[in-house]
Amino acid sequence: MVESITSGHEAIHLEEKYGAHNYHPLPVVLCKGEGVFLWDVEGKRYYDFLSAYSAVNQGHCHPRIIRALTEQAKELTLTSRAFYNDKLGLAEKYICETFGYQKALFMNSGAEANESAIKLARKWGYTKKGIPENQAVIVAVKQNFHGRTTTIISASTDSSAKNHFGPFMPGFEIVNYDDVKVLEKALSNPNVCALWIEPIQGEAGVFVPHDGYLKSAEKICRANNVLLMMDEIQTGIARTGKMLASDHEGVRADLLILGKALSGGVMPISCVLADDEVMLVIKPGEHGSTFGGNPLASAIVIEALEVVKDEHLAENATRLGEIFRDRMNALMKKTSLVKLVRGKGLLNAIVINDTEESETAWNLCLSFAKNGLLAKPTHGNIIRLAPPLVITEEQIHECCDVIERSVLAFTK
Ligand code: IF1
Repeated sequence: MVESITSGHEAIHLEEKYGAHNYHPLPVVLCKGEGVFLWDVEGKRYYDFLSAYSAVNQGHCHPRIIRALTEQAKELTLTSRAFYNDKLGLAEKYICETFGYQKALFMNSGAEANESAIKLARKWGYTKKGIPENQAVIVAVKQNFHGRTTTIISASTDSSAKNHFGPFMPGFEIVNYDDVKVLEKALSNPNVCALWIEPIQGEAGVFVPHDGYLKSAEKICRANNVLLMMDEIQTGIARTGKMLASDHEGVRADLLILGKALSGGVMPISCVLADDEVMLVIKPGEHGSTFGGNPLASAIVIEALEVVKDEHLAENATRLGEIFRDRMNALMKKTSLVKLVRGKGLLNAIVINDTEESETAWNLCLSFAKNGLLAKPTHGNIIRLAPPLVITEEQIHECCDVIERSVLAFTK
């Protein structure tokens, strides 16, 4: 018999005592989710304004996705890729047609999908572009976030992600984000196989590049025979008001990296999309994963993407995102505590008028929680506000009321 937890204190104590201390969570203990709502063990209800870092765009425990999960779980969950299964091909076809690519490679975590894209880009560089063996360079940008593996953090500029985790993987050159000039120079190096960017930098604090940056980046990639490797793990699947954030500028990545909301948050599913000339450089036996492309994940992916389309979540994100930013702009006129609101669709952040090291943003999030809304600071003084995309207009107004009330009542 598995023990059960009866109080929040007990849950926190157990995690502290037996879990690795690699997180500093807000002190709420959640036990149930439905749509835009979460409940804690004391029965208090919250609006979720984190959405598991945009993994639950479709809302918590979406009935259609849960049905796909449970139906498939009764039939077959895992075969490994040593055999074919009757669901993977359907999921590959569906995702290729949805995003307009010739081939899909399913993995599990976002980090693994990025790792897969790195391997594809490098091998393409050697076998198609003619880069001398072991000389391939991937150009990445400052303040990127692509995951936690040792290779990925080698391209990170965040000391807390890197410190004491070296030695690092060579083969990355780091340039400024949102700077077209530096790309012209960096990508002209004939050993560069790929440019690796997020269309909006999530972890950096929802940093939106200027209009035209992505389009210029795409052009410079094409002109230099460099692959555009786009990490849409956080920005994709309707979050910013389009199926992909790249769609805002009509940009098409050569390697499109997806994760998080591909499963609506029910299990880790990620994928890389590319055309044959890139994807087929990897041959049988050269890359893979035990769980990637399993029949359970395959069934879930199709349903999770169908929900996004059927419920018009991209349109909802656009419309409600505008209302949200309008409300935050209005709030800024009433207080100097909020300095800025920025974002696209329902991926937004407010910047608190204080130093990065101050506790203000954290304390404000505690106050949001007390008032029934969950959010978390990203970097010091920046709070990301990203509800599930199934939120309604009435609900977003109610949430803006909560944020406004908390901010106006706030004293350090
Ligand atoms: C954590 C942040 C968000 C991502 C992009 C790849 C990954 C992520 C653009 C890796 C993951 C997460 C992971 C989570 C915190 C979180 C995060 F605050 F760090 F920046 F969302 F904003 N590419 N982002 O955003 O995907 O391997 O985790 O599936 O605690 O690390 P993963």
